[in-house]
This record gives sequence, C-alpha cells and structure tokens, in this order.
Amino acid sequence: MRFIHTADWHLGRYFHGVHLTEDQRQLLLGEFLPLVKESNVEAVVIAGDIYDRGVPPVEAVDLFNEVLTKLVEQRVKVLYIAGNHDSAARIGFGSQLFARSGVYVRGELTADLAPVVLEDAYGPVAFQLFPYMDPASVSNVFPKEDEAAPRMSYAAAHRFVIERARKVLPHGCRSVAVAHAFLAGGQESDSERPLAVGGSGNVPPAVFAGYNYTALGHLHNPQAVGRAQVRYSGSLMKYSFNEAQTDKSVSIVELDGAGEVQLEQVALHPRRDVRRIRGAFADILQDEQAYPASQDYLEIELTDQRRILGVQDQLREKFPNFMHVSWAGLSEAAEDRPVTYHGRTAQSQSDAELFGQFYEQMTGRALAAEEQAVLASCLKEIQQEARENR
Ligand SMILES: [Mn+2]
Repeated sequence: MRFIHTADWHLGRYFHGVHLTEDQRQLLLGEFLPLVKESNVEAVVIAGDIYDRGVPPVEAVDLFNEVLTKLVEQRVKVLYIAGNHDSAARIGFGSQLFARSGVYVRGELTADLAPVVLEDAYGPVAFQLFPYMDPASVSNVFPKEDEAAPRMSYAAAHRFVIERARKVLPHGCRSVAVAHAFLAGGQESDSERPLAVGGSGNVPPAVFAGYNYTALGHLHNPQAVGRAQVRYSGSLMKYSFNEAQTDKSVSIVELDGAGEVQLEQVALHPRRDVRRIRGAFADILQDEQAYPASQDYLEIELTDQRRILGVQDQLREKFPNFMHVSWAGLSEAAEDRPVTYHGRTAQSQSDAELFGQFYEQMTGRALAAEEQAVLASCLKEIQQEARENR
C-alpha cells in the first residue's frame, strides 16, 4: 500500500492581513495533485485541520471541493479527519455518501471505531480514523458508570479510545492510525492553536505502538515522534515566521506485505515563501546581491539604532508582500536611552500621547484630528470601566 500523508492544510488561513487561499489553490492544484498522480499512490490521508476555522470562507470550501473531486477522478482514495481548528460536525458532512466514492471521513468521534479497510496486493490494510478528541468529547461518547470519576487527562482519553479501537481490528491485519493530537516530545511552532490551556503535549507516542504507521496532524513542522513510523507530515504551508527555516513537505508512505514502512519526504514549493531578513535599512533597500527584490512574505528585522520614519512605503516598493517590520537594533540600544518624544520620557506622557507616538512610528503619519477624538473617547471609556471594576 502506497499513500500520501499530509495534514494541517488550514484552507482559508488569514496571515498578517492576507488571505492565503489563492496560494493554497496554486499549491494544491499546481503541485500537490500532479504529485499524487506521479507518485502512483492509492490513497491520500489528511490528518486534520482541513480548514483554518470552524466556519471557513467560501473560497476555502470551494477549493477543498475541487481537490476532493479531482482526487476521486484520479481514482485515489481519500481519508480525512477533523482537527482542532475544524468544526467536527461540518467536516463530517456527507460522510456516508462520500464513502461510496472512496472518500472516508471522520468529523465527530463516535462509539463506532470500525476501521476503513483498503485492499492492496498483499491483502487488507485497516485505517483507523481518530478525529481530534479532547477528554470532554471522549467522556460524552463513552460515558462512564462512575459519574464521580475524575475527568480524564488527554493522555488517558487517547489511551482509552485507542485501546478500544485496537480490539475491533481484524487479527493480524496491517494497520494505520490517523490522528490529530499533540504527542509528548513533539516540537511546536507558532501557528498551532494550543489544544488546552497549560498545554496537553502529554499523549505518549507509545499509545500508537500497535500500528504499522501513525499519520499525525497538529504540529506544523514535519517530524517523527518516538520512532520513524509515528509521524507528523507538517502543514501545507508555513503559517508563522518561526517556521521560516523549515521547508514543508508531504510524506509518501510505502507499506509492504509484512507491514514494514518505507518513507519519503517530498518538498512543497508555494509561489511565495515565508522568510525573515535582517539588516540595516539602507542595505536592505540598495544591496541587490544580499537582498534581491522578492514577492515572498517577509518579516524584516531592521538593525538600525535610530528609528527611520516612512520605511514601510520604501520597503513595499521592493518587497510588495512584506508583512512586518521590527526594529531589532532599537531594543538593544534602548536599554540605556529612555524613549523620548518631543523631549519627554514615556513616564511623563499621557496614554493619548503614547498612543499617538506609537501610531506615528508604525504608520509614518500623525493621528488626524478626528482620529484623536475617537482615541480620546475610547480611552475615556476604558478609564471609566477600570474605575468601575476597581
Ligand atoms: Mn493545525
């Protein structure tokens, strides 16, 4: 059995004010679908976070519809689950109908843990689909007799459901688990939404020990956890600047007749990369060698020791899709120099003055009179609320 493992597409993602759906469309239609065809796989597994949010934009739904349809036309089976960003019920839409076309979906966790069984030349392979599950949904689906029992931890909830699922697998059958969870030892990036306050990266990889391969979603950097066959494919694209160093890929999984797994990572190439550049403003603007003009999504770290007004417009000409400027040199120098504005330090300024100064630094222009009026009324409201709550 040869299949592609991917996850965390986050269709409809909004990144620093830009809708990424068009980038996602070009990547999926222009690179992913041809890859599916060339790599001769029998199935595509998407391990959750299909969409970026429970109610995704229409363009994102259209895109997923188009990709699914093309995969079915290419006679490839598709298996997908809901992640923590998805609405479980909406992801589950049409699941019984879709199964007739070879598209297998688990949106909500149900007591029915029967696997999807696909056949290859060596016999059956059981795919067990575990949509995103938190302790509350597990206790809802499998109520305990003892109501007074303490609430399960994430780890206990996963162990409970997976042990149960193992029992319904045909004996001796090769098996693949598909899940959306945070496993102990996994490395986070800046673009996952935490599963729970205080973190819940405590599901031990060993709960998946019985499976020949575990296709995981949730963590956005590609990585194995515990052993090579328990794996996060990583997200479709870079969704935060701290992922800039790691290129995205999908995993091609080859499961032989004995259940042994061969893995191959195939890199993805979106039309615009997410990158960080760092340097002095004048260099970044003029040095074509070190800083070539680019359409990429950039975070620009300026090392200048003095703030320069109006950098945004000039940077925009060379880097039309840059997203963020930070003043790295300023914070280093600011340690021993109090920030002043019209000759006064921050401590001696009013909130309105401080905000006006911040606004000017960010946009390069001062607040207009009517903007100052709006600001004043907001501040008044905030101060009033603060007084009432005291
Ligand atoms: Mn995700």
